[in-house]
Amino acid sequence: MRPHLRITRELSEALDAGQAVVALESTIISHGFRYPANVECARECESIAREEGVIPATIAVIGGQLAVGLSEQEIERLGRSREIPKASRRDLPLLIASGRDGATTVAGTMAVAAMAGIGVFATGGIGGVHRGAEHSFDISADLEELARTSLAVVSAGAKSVLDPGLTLEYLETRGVPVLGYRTGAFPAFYTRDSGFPVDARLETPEEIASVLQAKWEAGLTGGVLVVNPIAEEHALPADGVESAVSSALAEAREGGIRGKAVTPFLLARIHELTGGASEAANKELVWSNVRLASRIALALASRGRRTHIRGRQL
Ligand code: PSU
Ligand code: MN
Repeated sequence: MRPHLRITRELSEALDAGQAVVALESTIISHGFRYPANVECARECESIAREEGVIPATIAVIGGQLAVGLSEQEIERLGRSREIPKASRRDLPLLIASGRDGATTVAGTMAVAAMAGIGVFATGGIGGVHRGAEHSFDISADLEELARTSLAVVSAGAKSVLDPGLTLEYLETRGVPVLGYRTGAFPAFYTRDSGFPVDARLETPEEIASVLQAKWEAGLTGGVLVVNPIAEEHALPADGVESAVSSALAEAREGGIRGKAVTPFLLARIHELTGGASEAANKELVWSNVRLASRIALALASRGRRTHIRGRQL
């Protein structure tokens, strides 16, 4: 067992037995929604995974431990407190050393999930290359983590505060395949099409699992981004989203928002500007991603595919 890693007994037994497990992040709890919607959303994610026959592993830093699997009280604490720092890979050592709590981003969650031996992870939207990154250099650590860590990340694409074209260029450079689930278009979170194509369109969780197996068996370590567009009936009108995004971006610029505060600031402003509609859409797409990730995890497990053995990436 790795030092600083805390895994529930249920998850540790499931992973040892090669059963299907899905990782879930916690920045979405502490920074993605308000209380109590955040806690309700996190609980629903866990119950959807269980309905699908998969064990959920919500990940966070708890009292300085890299926690894989959280208690109800811990999820409540992450949702209720307004002081839980966002934890990407670079934040983990400080949180461990100071014994504090942290809400893991996609990058932070991937790093910890891989230590535990988990191969599939469901989230809402990933971080990416921000609009104007040629000046700000703002590129999410999520993309670096996808390049280095062998996990499939299921998301609804990148929110339009990001530049989808630059995000895809970066993923290409770093060797990360982008697989569209029943879509040929890279989705833009609230909407189904960013105007950019994915690398391949696949129709079933089994086909996706076969690409994951091929990549990792061949020794091609690193992640795969699986994109699952929001269902037609929950998608938001593109012009409304764009106007909220432009206002939020202008406010961030005027307010001098920088570094890790940028994404939470933009997401919170977009939620406020679009009212309840975006929050409802956000929940629906996360749940749909958990369902797809669960099915991919089951397909991978039925192939007897292990991505890691005792923390060592294969
Ligand atoms: N995009 C969303 N919702 C989110 C995030 C991004 O639509 O909740 C969160 C995720 O946890 C993601 C993080 O990993 O923001 C990216 O932050 P940054 O851009 O600072 O890397
Ligand atoms: Mn950033």
